[in-house]
Amino acid sequence: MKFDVVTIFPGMVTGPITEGIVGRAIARGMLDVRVHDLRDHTTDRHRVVDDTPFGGGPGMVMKPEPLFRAVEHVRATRGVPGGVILTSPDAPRFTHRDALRLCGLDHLVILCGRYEGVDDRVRRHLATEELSIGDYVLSGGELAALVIVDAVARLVPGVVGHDESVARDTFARGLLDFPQYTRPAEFRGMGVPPVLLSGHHAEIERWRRREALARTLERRPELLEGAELGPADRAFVDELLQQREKH
Ligand code: J9T
Repeated sequence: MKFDVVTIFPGMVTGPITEGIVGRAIARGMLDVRVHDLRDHTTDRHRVVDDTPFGGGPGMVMKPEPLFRAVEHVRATRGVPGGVILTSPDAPRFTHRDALRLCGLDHLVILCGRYEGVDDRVRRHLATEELSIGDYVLSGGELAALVIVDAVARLVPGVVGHDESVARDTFARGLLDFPQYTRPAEFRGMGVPPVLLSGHHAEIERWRRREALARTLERRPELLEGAELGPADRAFVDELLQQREKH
């Protein structure tokens, strides 16, 4: 899968993508990520990428021309992308579902928004969609672009070593994860749930399912509405809700 990230801070993006699982997938040729310096697509001597807003007001707005030219450069040198994403806090929130959809597109351009905003013609006529990574403002879209690249890339077959771990991930299953433990079985007086040491696989699976349901109900109850729950799951959740009423 190909990604082209357009930014005024290329170093902010290049560093992180060369590390970890994404870095390994790039080295192995499974991912092809290019980072483009927006200033390379300006035409003036000072390489200006922003300007004051029409109508007045504080802050600067990113100019349309360098962004349009950067995407034209990507099209000419890398092929026509399946999508052009603009990162913005004023956008629908990026979720696991978006990551699954985007990984099917094979080639994505991500435009990192900066400053107080981006000329709206970029949003309307250049981007195919806008995404926010959560309800907070960042100083720039670079971290958002990295989040999107990472979440999409790990769904590309082969990028994560174990396909099974991807399928079992929290949002792929629709439930939060169950608690995990590793050696030692006793650490500074803290034990681990005995069932995990029992070797009884059916019991372990049942315990994990129940822990995942309880945790989801406690921390993210709205996820239970979209999760696929069997009759035993429902009965357990009802039990938890009844216990809650008693307290
Ligand atoms: C400047 O960009 C942002 O502040 C941004 C981008 C994407 N998601 C956010 N939550 C913020």
